[in-house]
Amino acid sequence: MRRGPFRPGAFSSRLHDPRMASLLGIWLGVTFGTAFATGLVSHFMQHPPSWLHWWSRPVWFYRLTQGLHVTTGLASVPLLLAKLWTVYPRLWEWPPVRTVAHALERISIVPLIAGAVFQLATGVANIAQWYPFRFFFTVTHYWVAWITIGALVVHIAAKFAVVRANVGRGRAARAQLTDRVSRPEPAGDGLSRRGFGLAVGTAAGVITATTAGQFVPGLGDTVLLAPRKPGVGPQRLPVNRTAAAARVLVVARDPGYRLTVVGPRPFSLSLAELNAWSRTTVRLPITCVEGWAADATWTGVRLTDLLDRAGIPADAGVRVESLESRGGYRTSEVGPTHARDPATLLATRLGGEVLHLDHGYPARLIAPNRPGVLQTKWVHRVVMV
Ligand SMILES: Nc1nc2c(c(=O)[nH]1)N[C@H]1C(S)=C(S)[C@@H](COP(=O)(O)O)O[C@H]1N2
Ligand SMILES: [Mo]
Repeated sequence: MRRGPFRPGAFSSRLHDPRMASLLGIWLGVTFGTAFATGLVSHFMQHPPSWLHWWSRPVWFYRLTQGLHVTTGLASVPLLLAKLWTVYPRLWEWPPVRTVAHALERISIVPLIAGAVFQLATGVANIAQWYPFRFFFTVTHYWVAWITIGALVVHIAAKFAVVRANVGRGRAARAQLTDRVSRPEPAGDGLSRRGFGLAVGTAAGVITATTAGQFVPGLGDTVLLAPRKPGVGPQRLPVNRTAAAARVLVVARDPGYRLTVVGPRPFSLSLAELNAWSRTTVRLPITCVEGWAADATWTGVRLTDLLDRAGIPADAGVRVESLESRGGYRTSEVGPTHARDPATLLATRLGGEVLHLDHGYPARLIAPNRPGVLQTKWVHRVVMV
């Protein structure tokens, strides 16, 4: 029965080592745990249940969580590949099943690996804005995250003794508790365990160092591997969806444009009136869910002033609507906390200049501590909800 890969000693590399697998497992636990927690923040900011009112301060909070989400996800790629390579001989473990618990533990590997590979592959495709798949990215990425993290918890429970026997002080004493113990490294040619660990750590480190600058203030020039650089784009700010892509080139430049605010005392403003009223300047970042963030100086009308004038009560939320007629991000809801923050604007100017068409001319929403997808561009209506 024990032929081919099932032969004892079929995998001779000294790198298929339980200590290496344990160390990589700890690192992956940290990166996946961080990506999961920060992913939940992003999900619940975009889809808040009725009882949840996200705070609007500190302004950098979402920038930090989403930057960590994308950075830890990217660093996980070399760690996961190395881990899979280290442990794959165990697919041919003999006997294949020893006990019921052993069978369950082995089966739990299927959703773990499938989920982890799926999350990293779809996440990387998303930040590259490449959608070869048919399903809707955010919904699927969210639900597969739960499956993956569930399988990861089972896996950690099952492997806890192995990790303890192979990592940390006192591991020799604990080694008697498990049969999966790292053996002394045999001499020989080829990559040593230390060399392998260094190579994997360097790969993860280089990816982190060349992408983290997309969300860390002041480090924009260090970004080499990420699709977008803060500071690069019209008016020195990246653009995700252009005015042409959103098909608003004509309506956004219509001289008859009016901003309408709908509440107990509805009113509307012409572009000239809106510009005359644009007197507040704030410095706030756009923080894209794809992990980049860029600071900018915005000038416009405080949303809270518009809502007061329309007689909208302080505890009401509003829906901000774009001229864009299709697309998932053409409206966004602003809860009372963000709507009443004095830094939340309908901006008409960016960096002292008239807002570029691609940044949402004639007016766009900009609010503190909010995902970029909710910072609606080409705004023409604000409606009390
Ligand atoms: N109407 C509308 N507003 C939108 C979008 C959109 O597709 N349609 N994209 C959003 C996304 S994903 C981001 S990150 C920000 C980017 O703003 P910028 O293009 O001015 O940098 O705009 C947001 N506003
Ligand atoms: Mo975005």
